[in-house]
Amino acid sequence: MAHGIGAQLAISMVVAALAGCSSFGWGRSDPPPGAPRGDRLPSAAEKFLAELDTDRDGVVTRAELEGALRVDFDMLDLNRNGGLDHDEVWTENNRRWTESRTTTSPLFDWNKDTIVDFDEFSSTTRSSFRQLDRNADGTVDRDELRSRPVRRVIVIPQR
Ligand SMILES: [Ca+2]
Ligand SMILES: [Ca+2]
Ligand SMILES: [Ca+2]
Repeated sequence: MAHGIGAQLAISMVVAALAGCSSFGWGRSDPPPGAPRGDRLPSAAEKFLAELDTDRDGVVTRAELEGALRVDFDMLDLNRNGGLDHDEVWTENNRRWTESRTTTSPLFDWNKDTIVDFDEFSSTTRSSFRQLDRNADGTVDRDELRSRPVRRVIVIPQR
């Protein structure tokens, strides 16, 4: 599989676009609000699908996300010890900063064991995926990619 921009960058771009704080989303060339958009998605969303929807069925499943994250992780784990050490993290964080500046989410060794393991590597991307998966069915579909996320912090208890 040809490797593209990577799962994390694809997700952080689409999250930023949907939040309206990125040039990747609805730009000046987009139709005004209310105009028919057809099936068109913001460019970041198209990139997100191109990167992560490996079976091309129009939805990104959690399994597709995990597969893409694993590919990214293995590419960074140059010495194949199952974790990213200081040099590997430093190189990757530099690359991310150069590529995406303000939308960068750097790798972080949360438990300070000097290595970034797969869960630490994936945590930001997984939580962004949950944010995009607004109906919590474990997949992100085109409808979810088209609509801006509603910032809801109140959880209404279900009976
Ligand atoms: Ca798919
Ligand atoms: Ca760690
Ligand atoms: Ca969903």
